[in-house]
Amino acid sequence: MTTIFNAYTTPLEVQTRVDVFEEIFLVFLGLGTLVGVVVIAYTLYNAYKYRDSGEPDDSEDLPTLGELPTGGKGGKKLFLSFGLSAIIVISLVVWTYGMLLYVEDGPDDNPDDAIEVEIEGWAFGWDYYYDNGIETTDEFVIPTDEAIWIETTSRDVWHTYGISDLRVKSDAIPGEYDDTWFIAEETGVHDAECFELCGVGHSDMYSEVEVVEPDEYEAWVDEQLTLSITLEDQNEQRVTDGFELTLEHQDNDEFDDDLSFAYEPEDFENGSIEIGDIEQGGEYDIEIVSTDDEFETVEETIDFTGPTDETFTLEFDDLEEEDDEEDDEEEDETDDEAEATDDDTDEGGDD
Ligand SMILES: [Cu+2]
Repeated sequence: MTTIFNAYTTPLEVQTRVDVFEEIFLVFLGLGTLVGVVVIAYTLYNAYKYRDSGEPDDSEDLPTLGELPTGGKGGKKLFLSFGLSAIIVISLVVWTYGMLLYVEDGPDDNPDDAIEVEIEGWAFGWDYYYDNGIETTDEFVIPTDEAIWIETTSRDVWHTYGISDLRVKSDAIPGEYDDTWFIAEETGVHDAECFELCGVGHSDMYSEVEVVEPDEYEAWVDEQLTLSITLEDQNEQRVTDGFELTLEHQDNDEFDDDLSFAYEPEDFENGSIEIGDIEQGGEYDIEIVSTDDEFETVEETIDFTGPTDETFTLEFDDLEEEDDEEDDEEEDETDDEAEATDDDTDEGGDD
């Protein structure tokens, strides 16, 4: 009963879709039960009151066959029961419609900074495209207590995306986009499944949904949007000077912020840089220009949709001549640093 009461008192902003449907269900169940009890009780009362006592009562004004009922008391009872029913039904329709509009529109939080994720089904798995450019497959990480907007579609056949634990369900149909939103209130790991029989791998079409604390989510996003770049010459020696590196998002015009970045040798450490302050992933054009015209300009594209580590080879024109002279000097210089970085990268140093 508290939930029914909440339906009228809780500010709408804090309600999730699950809360709304639960309330609609409980209100209908409560009113249905109330109406049922009244109708059945009144029927039983009349059945008892007008029961056959076994002996005919002469004073009773029994109808005769073919006589039309004239109705008593000017139809007051009829008017009352119809009137009450109409009020109940109309209020329910209006209230439910309002609640469903809220479900459609989502909470009043500014949806501009809400987390939006496009989910694309394929036989047999799920790809997640976050609006900050992160892309994952079969791994969906979200924070607690924040509205998550999802837009589902499919790459091949009909699927349906659903997270039973969080009561989320949305069709995934090629060429169509179905959207919904939800709020996960507690941390935990859930399964997202396909609810449309889509082929031999249908029953294995699971993906993990990880609900984490908001700060843990931020840390995950930062980790995903980490771009490491290393510059080497054709002899695999680190390049530490004489270049300028620029990055620009391929769809830079579509964002409010300017997503072009420039880095100089001072920003690098022994020819490497770890960039952690770019908050928008996606396809970036990278350009590496020699400031004293010593190597050919490098122009490439980086797919920055998760932790990215790229090494670029700069083709120095006159490297052959300088090779012998500078080799010893450079080796001494970088030996110690190289050792240090070796330790750091031991785990991922296989490639
Ligand atoms: Cu499927």
